[in-house]
Amino acid sequence: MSTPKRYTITAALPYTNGPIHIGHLAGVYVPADIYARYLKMQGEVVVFVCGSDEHGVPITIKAKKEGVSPQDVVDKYDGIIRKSFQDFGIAFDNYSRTSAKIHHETAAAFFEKLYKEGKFIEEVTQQLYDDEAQQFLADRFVIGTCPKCGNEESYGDQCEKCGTSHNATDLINPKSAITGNVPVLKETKHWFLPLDQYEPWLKEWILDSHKKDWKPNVYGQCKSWIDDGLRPRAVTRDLDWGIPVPVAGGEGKVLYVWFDAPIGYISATKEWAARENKDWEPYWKDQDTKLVHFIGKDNIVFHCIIFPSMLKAEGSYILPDNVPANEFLNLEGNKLSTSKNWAVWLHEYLEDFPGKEDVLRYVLTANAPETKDNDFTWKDFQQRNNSELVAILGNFINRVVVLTHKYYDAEVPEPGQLNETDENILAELRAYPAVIASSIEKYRFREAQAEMMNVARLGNKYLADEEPWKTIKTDEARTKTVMYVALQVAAALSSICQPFLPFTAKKLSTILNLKKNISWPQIASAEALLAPQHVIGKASLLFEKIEDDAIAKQLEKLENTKKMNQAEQKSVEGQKETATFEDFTKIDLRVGTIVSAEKMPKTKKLLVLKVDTGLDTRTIVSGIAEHFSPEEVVGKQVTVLVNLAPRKLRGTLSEGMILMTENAQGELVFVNPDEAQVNNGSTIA
Ligand code: B3M
Ligand code: ZN
Repeated sequence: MSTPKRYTITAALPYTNGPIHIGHLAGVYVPADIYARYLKMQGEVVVFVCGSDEHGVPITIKAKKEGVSPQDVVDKYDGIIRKSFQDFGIAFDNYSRTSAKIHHETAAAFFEKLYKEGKFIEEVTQQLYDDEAQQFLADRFVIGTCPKCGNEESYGDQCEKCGTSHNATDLINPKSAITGNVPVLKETKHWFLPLDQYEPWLKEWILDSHKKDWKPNVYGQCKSWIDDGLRPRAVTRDLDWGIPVPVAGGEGKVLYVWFDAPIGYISATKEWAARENKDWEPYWKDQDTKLVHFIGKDNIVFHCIIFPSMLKAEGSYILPDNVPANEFLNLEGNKLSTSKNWAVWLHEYLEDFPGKEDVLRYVLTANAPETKDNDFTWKDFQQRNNSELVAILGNFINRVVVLTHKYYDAEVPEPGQLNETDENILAELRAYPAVIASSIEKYRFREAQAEMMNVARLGNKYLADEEPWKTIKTDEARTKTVMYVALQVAAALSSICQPFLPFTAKKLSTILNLKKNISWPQIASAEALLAPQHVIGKASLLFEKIEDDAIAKQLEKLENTKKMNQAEQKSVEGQKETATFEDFTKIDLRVGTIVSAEKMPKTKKLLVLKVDTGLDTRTIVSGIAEHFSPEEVVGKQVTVLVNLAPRKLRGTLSEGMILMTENAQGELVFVNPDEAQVNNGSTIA
C-alpha cells in the first residue's frame, strides 16, 4: 500500500466471561494502544475500535456455573472490562458490545447478504448431541482429543494447544462438557462457508503477497492451515444464546460466535461514526484505508482465514493489511488461566498500585511476547520499575528539573556557543523519532520502547559527563549551555514517551509547563523545543520505588491461589462406583505401628516396612520413599489394610497396605489415628 489515507485499528473483542488480565494486555491491548496513539500523534486519520464479545459458549457456561442468566454475565463483565480499560488508558475511539442493537443488525444483514447471493452451502449433517442435556454440542460444549496434535482437551471448534480450528465431529473421543456423557449423532441443518473455494485466493493473498510483511508466527500458522487443505465451516449453531439466524429455516439457531464477533469491529466503527457525525464506510471500504487487527495467537485462524473469506465473499470490504498477533504471556512460569484464577487481573492491579498504570504498560511492553511466549514475574516488575523507570527516566527528569529551579529560578537559560559534545547530543536526539517510528511501524514495540529509554540514557550520560553541579562553581556560561541542552532532551522525552507511557507524558508536560504538545517532526528538526526564558513547572517525581513488601503481597496472593486450586482439585475427584455393605465388610482395616523401615535397594520409590499390626509383625512394601525417609516413619501409627492379597514386589513379599492421602499442598500424609493412642490391632469401621 502506498501511504494510507486512514487507519482502522481493531483490538480483539474480549469475551465477557471474566475480567481482563495481563496476558490480554501484553498480547493485544497495550501494543494496539501504542500503535494507535503513535499514529494519532503523527496526525494520521485513525479509528481504534474494540468491544465486548458477548456471545458464544464461554458466556453460557459461565452463566450456568454462576446460576445466573447469560445477560447478567455479560452485563457484569462488560462493566468491569470497560472501566478497567478506561482507567488503564487504553484509548479506544469506541468500545462497543456485541449485544448492541447496531451489532445484531449489522451481523444479521451481513449473513443475509451472503445467504441471498448464494455464498453459503446449506446442509443437513450429523452433529454431536447430548441426550441428557437435550442439546447439540458445539464449540466449548464438547471436549475431546485434537486430531492434529493429540491434545486431550481440545474444544469442538478449536484446539488451544496447537491452534487448529476444526469441526466438533473431528474430535476423537468427544465428551459433553455439560454432563460428561459421550454424545450421540443427530441430524440438523446448518449453513457453511465453503472455505475450500477460497483456498486459491487465500494462497495468493497470504502466501504470495504477505510473505514478507506478516510476522513469521502468523504467516507460518496460515501456511500450515492452507497446506493442510481447507474445508467448509459451519457458521450457524443450535444454541439459544447469540444472534438469531435471520433466514427461513433458521428458527432456534444462532450465528456462530466467530461469525458475528469480527463483524463487531464494523458495528463498533458504525456506532462511533454515528456519534461523531462521520461516515463509517471509508474506514472499511476504501482501498486507501489500512486495516490492522491486533490479536493473540489463538485467534489467528479467525482473523487471517475465516474473517477475510467472509469479507471477500461479501465483496465490498477491504482486507486486513496486517495481523500482528503475539504469542502468550505466562505468569511466574505457569500458563495464565481465567478459570484457575492464575492471573494478574487488571482491575485488581489498578487498585493495588494506584497511579502506576504506566509501570505495568512499561513492563508488559519490555517483556512483550512478540516472537515467543514470555514470562511475567513480580520480581522483574519491581526490578524494571526501580532500575529503569526510577533510576533512568525518572532520575534524568528529576535532575534537570531540580537544577533548573535551583540555578535559574525555573527559567530555561540562554545557551552559549554549543561545543561538539552538545551538537552531537542534539543530533542524536533528532535521529530518535525516525528510529522509533520505524520500529513501531514494523510492530516491534519492545524495540521501540527500548529506544525511548535510550533517549533518557543519553540525557543521563550527558549530565554525568558535563557535571553542571560542578561547573556552576567555575563556569556559569558553560552550565547554562549544558542545562539548556538537557532541557531539550527532557522536552523531547515528554513527546517520545507518549505512546508508551501516556500518564507519564502528561505529568512531564505539566512539570515542564508545556503549552502545546511537541510533535516528533519538531524533535527531528533543529528548532528549540524549550526556548530560553520559558518557565517550567514544579518538580515532582515521575516514578517511585516499589518496595519488597508490595511484591511479597502479590506473590502471597498467587501462593494462595495455588493452594486453593490444589484443594479444589482434591475435592472434585468423582465418587467411585457404589460398594455394597458386604463389599465393605470384606475390608479389614487395622491400626498398626511402623517398627522399622529401610529403603528397597536399587529403587527410588519403595520403602520396606515392618509393621506391628497387633496380629503379627509383618513386611509391607510401600511406595513412599520419595516423600519420607526411613527415620521419619519409624514409630508412626498408621492405618493398615491387613487382608490385601499378599504380593511380591522386587522379590519381597508385601502383606498389606498402608493408607495414605494428600494434603491441600499436594504432599503425601498418613491416614492415622493421630494422637489418639490406639492399641495396635484395633479395627477401623
Ligand atoms: N473473543 C477473544 C478470545 O479468544 C475472542 C476474540 C474475538 S475477536 C473478533 O478470548
Ligand atoms: Zn491440537
